[in-house]
Amino acid sequence: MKYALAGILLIVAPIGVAAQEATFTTGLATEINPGLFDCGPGTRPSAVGEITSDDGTVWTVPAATNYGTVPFAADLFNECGGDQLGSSAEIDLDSVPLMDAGGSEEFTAYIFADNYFELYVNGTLIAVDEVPFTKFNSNLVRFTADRPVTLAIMMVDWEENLGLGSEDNRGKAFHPGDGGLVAHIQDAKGQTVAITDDTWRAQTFYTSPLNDRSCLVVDGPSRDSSACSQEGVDNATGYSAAHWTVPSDWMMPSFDDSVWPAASTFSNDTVGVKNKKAFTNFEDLFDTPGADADFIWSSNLVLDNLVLLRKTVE
Ligand SMILES: [Ca+2]
Ligand SMILES: [Ca+2]
Ligand SMILES: [Ca+2]
Ligand SMILES: [Ca+2]
Repeated sequence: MKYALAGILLIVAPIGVAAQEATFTTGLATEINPGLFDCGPGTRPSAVGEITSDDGTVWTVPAATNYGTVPFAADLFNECGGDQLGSSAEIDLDSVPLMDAGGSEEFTAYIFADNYFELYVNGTLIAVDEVPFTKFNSNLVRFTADRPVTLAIMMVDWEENLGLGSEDNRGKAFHPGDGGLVAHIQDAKGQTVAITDDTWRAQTFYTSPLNDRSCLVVDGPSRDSSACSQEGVDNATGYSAAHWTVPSDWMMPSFDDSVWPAASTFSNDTVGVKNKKAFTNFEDLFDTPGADADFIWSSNLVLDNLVLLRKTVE
């Protein structure tokens, strides 16, 4: 009997590791920070909250970040008191700080993030987004690294209703907003090294708002909320959120991201960037002929709010 039981455990354990079940919270979080950054009137506060799940775990929402602990990424376009370049022709690379990711080859990453990013290169956090919520901004980051280069980006679709992945928008107090990341990484000669596309890996760690927990289907690495409603409503205070623990080594080159799903890709129209100068002023970088970067995210652009993305460049 003992031998038979041991055999069963050996088969079951690896599957159990891959399919980490969600932990759920209900309702609004308690605000612990009224805003990481203030962009002034007409913008949304980048508040942070805490909420305890059914199993007693305390979660930071929309995410625990490293805001303020490392340099901000340089601006392409930042209407919150930063640089507002009219086009890529105005970029002065020599004026952009060169961050050290432990190597000697020089690279530049051009990034438009909805809404907040933290960029790790070969396991080192080298820059974060100064504007966590609105207005929409875009950035560039210069760095040195040795190949293979592991790019690991933490993305947060920020929220106004803390813990419920939503904002007062389009006539609804609880309108679920969307996310999205587009990036183009070049070498020192301006040649494309990587663009965001479906060769990246993506995983969600916070999915909200959920009007019905059973609509979320967790199967192995798949955290599929496509059956969940994305409707804005007047009152979602009884809605739920799903949380998963972020692996402490998720950004390291040694982390095995082959268990994560491939990133999903989204069009400019789906993300809605036509009216955002932070994107349109740099279409030659984000829609480069022959190297047209896609918007990427996990499978649900709207309900997945904390998304980790990875790509290793040889
Ligand atoms: Ca931002
Ligand atoms: Ca958003
Ligand atoms: Ca594009
Ligand atoms: Ca969202």
